[in-house]
Amino acid sequence: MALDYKYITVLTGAGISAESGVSTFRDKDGLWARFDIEKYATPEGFAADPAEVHAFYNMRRHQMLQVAPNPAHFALARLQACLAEAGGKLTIVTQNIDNLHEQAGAEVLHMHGELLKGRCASCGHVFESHGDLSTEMACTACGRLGHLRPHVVWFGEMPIGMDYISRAVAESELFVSIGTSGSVYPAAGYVEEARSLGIPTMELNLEPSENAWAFTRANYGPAGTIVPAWVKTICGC
Ligand code: BJW
Repeated sequence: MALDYKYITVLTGAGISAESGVSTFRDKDGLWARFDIEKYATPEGFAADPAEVHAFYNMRRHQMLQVAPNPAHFALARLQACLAEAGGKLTIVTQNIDNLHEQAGAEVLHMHGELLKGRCASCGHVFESHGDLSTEMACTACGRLGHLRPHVVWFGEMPIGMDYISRAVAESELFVSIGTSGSVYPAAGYVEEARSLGIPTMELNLEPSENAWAFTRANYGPAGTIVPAWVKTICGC
């Protein structure tokens, strides 16, 4: 099958994991409707009450260990394999801290960090952590007590892999955004980066996002349905 696009960058957000049972942030019953964003998603909130913030991420880590990828995650993994076989590349950048893309068999860059990792705020050591983190734990690299934090990106902190993402967007023949409200930067700005380079852009979401105007094409519906349908149009798989 001749492919229309061999180099694609996909940005995913909480909406792609919603049908797996992972809460989104800004929907009616989303996390920020139940938890104070300033308290749980800023370095200042963590500094003020690290035990409470650890408890929030420990709770989400427990929930995450019980969820599985849905057809949207599997479809992107198929597309990644298909483009690689054709000598192209699908770069998947996710804002999600869950590991559902990996569970589906895809390679992904987590620009907002990973829930199953912790980090030492003192020496920067990043480590796998499937269990609870607490203020009483010591870093296995530097030995300092009470400096461990979730390996996630809070407001005001620099997202991960910025140069890599900008390069991937610039080298793409198509930029696709899936399941994100388009309200958090710099992620929400990649569509404009692509547009300014004349790269076609597409939004796949339950409803128009905050930056829906910036996309050249859009398809609205649940990710578990519309993502596999879109992938089929690209590579037939
Ligand atoms: C479905 C569906 C289904 C539902 N199928 N779809 C003023 C102007 C511009 C920027 C700023 C500003 N003031 C401050 C800033 C910067 C700030 C920012 O953007 N703030 C905004 C709130 C205005 N950004 C930052 O601070 C970032 N860092 C930064 O900017 O560094 C400086 C810098 C300088 C120069 C260059 C680059 C950088 C850091 C942002 C960190 C975000 N962290 C969080 C928490 C991570 C840890 C955790 O999970 O707890 O990341 S916040 C939260 O929002 C999380 C998400 O990744 C992120 C985005 O959310 P997402 O994925 O879009 O979810 P929702 O819930 O918003 O949307 C879900 C969508 O799915 C909806 O549209 C639904 O319709 C849809 N959906 N079911 C398909 N079945």
